[in-house]
Amino acid sequence: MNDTYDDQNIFAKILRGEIPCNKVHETEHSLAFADIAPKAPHHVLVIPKGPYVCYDHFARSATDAEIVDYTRAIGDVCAQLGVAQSEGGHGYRMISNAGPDGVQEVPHLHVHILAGRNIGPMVM
Ligand code: IU
Repeated sequence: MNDTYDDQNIFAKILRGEIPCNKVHETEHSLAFADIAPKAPHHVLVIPKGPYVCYDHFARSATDAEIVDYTRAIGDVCAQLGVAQSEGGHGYRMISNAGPDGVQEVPHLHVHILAGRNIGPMVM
């Protein structure tokens, strides 16, 4: 996988409204929705609306406005779920897989927010 964006990926179809999602939060440049196969009581995916394959592609190519919006959207989702540590919540784990070694399945940047139980140690 490189940074050539495949506009037929499943999250691109969700963004175009071709496939439904269970929306949690939406901003001008970002969308958050429930993962279809949750690995924790809260498992939300936060994606930018722009065509970015992975985090490093986004960091290199997105506008400052998109980066600010996306960064804030992730924090706002944590607050909305009631898990934001800075607001007295029990915390969460953020994961973003990239490329083959990161075992990224869907080639559109997404951050996983996992929360609602102790997520356990990082397994390497
Ligand atoms: P990954 O980081 O690319 O491996 O994660 C992809 C996630 O997308 C994974 O947790 C799937 O359950 C999730 N997902 C989804 O929410 N809806 C879908 O239609 C498909 C995958 I395909």
